[in-house]
Amino acid sequence: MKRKKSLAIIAMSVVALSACSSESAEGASEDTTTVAATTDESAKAPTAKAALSGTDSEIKMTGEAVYSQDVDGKVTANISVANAEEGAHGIHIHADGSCEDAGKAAGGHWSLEEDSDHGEPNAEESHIGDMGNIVVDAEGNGTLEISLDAWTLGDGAETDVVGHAIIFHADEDDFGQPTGNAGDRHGCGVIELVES
Ligand SMILES: [Cu+2]
Ligand SMILES: [Zn+2]
Repeated sequence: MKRKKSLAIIAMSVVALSACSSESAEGASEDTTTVAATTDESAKAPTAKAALSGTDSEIKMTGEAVYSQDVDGKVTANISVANAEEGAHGIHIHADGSCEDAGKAAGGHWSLEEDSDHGEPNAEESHIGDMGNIVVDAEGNGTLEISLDAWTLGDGAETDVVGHAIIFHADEDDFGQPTGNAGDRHGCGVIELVES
């Protein structure tokens, strides 16, 4: 008699426990989802990258451009090139996201207004794709860090850097019209969103 009663108690508490644990498991998984979503939005700002390479097999330059966004929404590009010719080279974001046809498929400078002048980055009158020059040293390496107030990243707006191609030019951008006299298109890479 005593044994039966205690068995019954055990059985009941097992039921109670399992009910309880399934509830808390559900609650826990909901919590985890909420935490993960919050982390994605706040701590992990979007990043985009372009891998640059020569527009024909004779050009050995390579490079990488990383676009990142800080907490205030400001977008900064960190660009590095290697195996390039010494000197200053014009570097721009062009309108289209293609490097086909030796970089010609990238189109003209990325610009929000069709008739705006070419210029220095952040100048009152310039294209949103104007990044000025990257200076390459005697070893063939160059770096450029640049922020444009107008840029956004990953929002699909017309100011979004994602989906455009970067062109690394043969010559220096002298900020003359219409595109800075920067010469041939030596390197190219399409800016793509990095999935986090
Ligand atoms: Cu260009
Ligand atoms: Zn321009």
